[in-house]
Amino acid sequence: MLSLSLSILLVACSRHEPDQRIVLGFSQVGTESAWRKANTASIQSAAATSNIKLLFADADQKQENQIAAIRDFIDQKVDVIAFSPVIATGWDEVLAEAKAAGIPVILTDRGVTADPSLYAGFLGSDFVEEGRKAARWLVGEFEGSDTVNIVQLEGAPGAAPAMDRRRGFEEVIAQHPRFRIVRSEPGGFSREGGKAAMASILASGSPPIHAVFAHNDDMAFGAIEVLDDKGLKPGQAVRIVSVDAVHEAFEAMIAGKLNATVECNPLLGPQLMTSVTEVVAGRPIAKRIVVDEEAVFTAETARQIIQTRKY
Ligand code: GYE
Repeated sequence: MLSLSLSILLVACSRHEPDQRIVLGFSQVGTESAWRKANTASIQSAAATSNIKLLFADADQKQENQIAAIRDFIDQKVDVIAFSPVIATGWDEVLAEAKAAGIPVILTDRGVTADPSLYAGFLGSDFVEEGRKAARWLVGEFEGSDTVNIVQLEGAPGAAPAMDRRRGFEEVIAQHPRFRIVRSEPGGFSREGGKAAMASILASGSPPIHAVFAHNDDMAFGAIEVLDDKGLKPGQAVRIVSVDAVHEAFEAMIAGKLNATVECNPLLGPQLMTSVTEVVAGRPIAKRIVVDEEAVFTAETARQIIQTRKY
């Protein structure tokens, strides 16, 4: 009796008070790294505090899943679509479909090569600059030494942060002939991928390695495990620099295994919700919003910074 009257009450309420909230369809890359998990949590909590109804889809690293999710959001007539593109190419068709349906699209975190008129704006970090910062740190660290052999652990092939971090890093390294990138292998932005890439590089007999540049912290953690197992002294005999600056990177720096990490801020939720609210109100947003942060952290300051690190 009680539950019957309760459900009548609920039906009555929902009939009289329809859900007025903005509906945002969001397609996430996956769960490959600590950065990604912090990014998801930021988006979910910012949607909740902004009273935006979030339809969340996990693409599990596959572009076809993202395209399917975007089409599903179009069918559901959401107010706004946002996504973090797994790879940079191949979006024109589905973006044109969203445009034809009158649904604005906001890119978050990663960019695409598509015609910019097909999306409202792109909110994310400057990955090329992150790559340059990692290279500049390495150049300073090895001042006065002879040849420096570097291994590069790349992110997922075709992903904007992998291509751009590589470009920025190689641009700076090319100006310093003593520095040589002896091997470059993709590790998919995950710890397991970093481990596998590092193991295969060592197994195939590379020249002595003096430094590793990993496109994210998780791959560096995987590489550190392998180097440790082989007695190659990560953090000492082999200097390691990565990108993201997640909590565990500070632990690794305090433990003396990681030397430096370039900050990439995953807490994009609040800025994304502001952009969502703007486009729904019919106001234009900037085509490119660059996330401002991006310090370079080293072992020397890790102890102080770790206290304040939220992700
Ligand atoms: O660096 C990495 C994640 O797109 C900036 O993706 C992001 C990158 C981040 O998996 O950890």
